[in-house]
Formats: sequence, structure tokens, C-alpha cells
Amino acid sequence: METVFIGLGANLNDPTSQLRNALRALETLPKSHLVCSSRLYGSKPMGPQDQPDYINGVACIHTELTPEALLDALQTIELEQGRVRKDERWGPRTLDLDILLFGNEVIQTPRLTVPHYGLCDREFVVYPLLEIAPELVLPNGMKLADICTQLPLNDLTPIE
Ligand code: ROI
Repeated sequence: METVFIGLGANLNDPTSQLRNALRALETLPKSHLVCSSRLYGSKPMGPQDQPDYINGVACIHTELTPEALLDALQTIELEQGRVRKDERWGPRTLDLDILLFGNEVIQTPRLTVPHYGLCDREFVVYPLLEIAPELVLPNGMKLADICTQLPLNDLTPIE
């Protein structure tokens, strides 16, 4: 059984509902249990600015799935909620589900980079993660709380 943190993000088609529906879908993952989730936050887009603000959050699950099987399941949820993969890099999206951390594992495959490559410099990931895992230490030994002291909030605002 591994403890896994999943980042949720959306900025199209009623993003708050997208995230709430995604959290409900996470409750139905096989061989898994949704432990908790952060509040939802409004955030400024990272990347191109000519797109709507995002809603972001982080969930914690316990799972017996392999990283690849979990990735498949998350991509299925994204597709079921109407995500269309476009070529545009860093464009708007109806739902993004990212594996941020998979226990203490470091994974580098064509499909998966864990810890998520953007984890430490995205305020919309780090602060919701800190909310549900204040004592978290990354596989490289860094404390999440120390990363937060270096990272501006950039208008990140809890919406609930
Ligand atoms: N910006 C914000 N604020 N939140 C996201 O979830 C997000 N996701 C992305 C890019 C386009 C990098 N920007 C984002 O994939």
C-alpha cells in the first residue's frame, strides 16, 4: 500500500465542478482509498496568460495499484470528463490529474516522471499539498515546508 498525492487542475467548463467530480471519481478507483483532499484554490495561469484562471487542489490516496495502472486510471477519468488532448503546450484544459508523489519512489519512464517535475515551483501544487501533508519530506530529503518559504503565493486563494 502506497501513499500517493494527486494534483488536480482545470480552467474550462466550470472548473470547480470538474474538480469536485474528479474527487468523486477518485473515490471509486480500484484497489485504492481516498484519504483526504485539500480545499480548492483559485490560481493564476502558469504559462500563456491569455487563458482563464485555474482551480487547483491536491488529493491523497492509499493505493495498491502500480504507478502505470494508476496513471491509466487517471487518464480515463480525464477523458471521461471531456478532456481533449491538444498539441498546444501549456494551454487551457478541462481536467488535469497529475501523480505528484508515489510514496518515496523516484520514477523516470517515457510516460511518468515522479516526483512531478513541476512540484517544487508551482504554488498551486505546493500550498494545497502543505495543507494536507504539513510534515511531508520529498524523496530527495527536502521538507515541503521549507520549499513553501521560498515560493510566492502569486494570488493563490482558497475558494471554499
Ligand atoms: N496554471 C495553473 N495555475 N494551474 C494549473 O493547474 C496549470 N496547469 C498547467 C499549466 C498550463 C502549466 N498552467 C497551470 O498545465
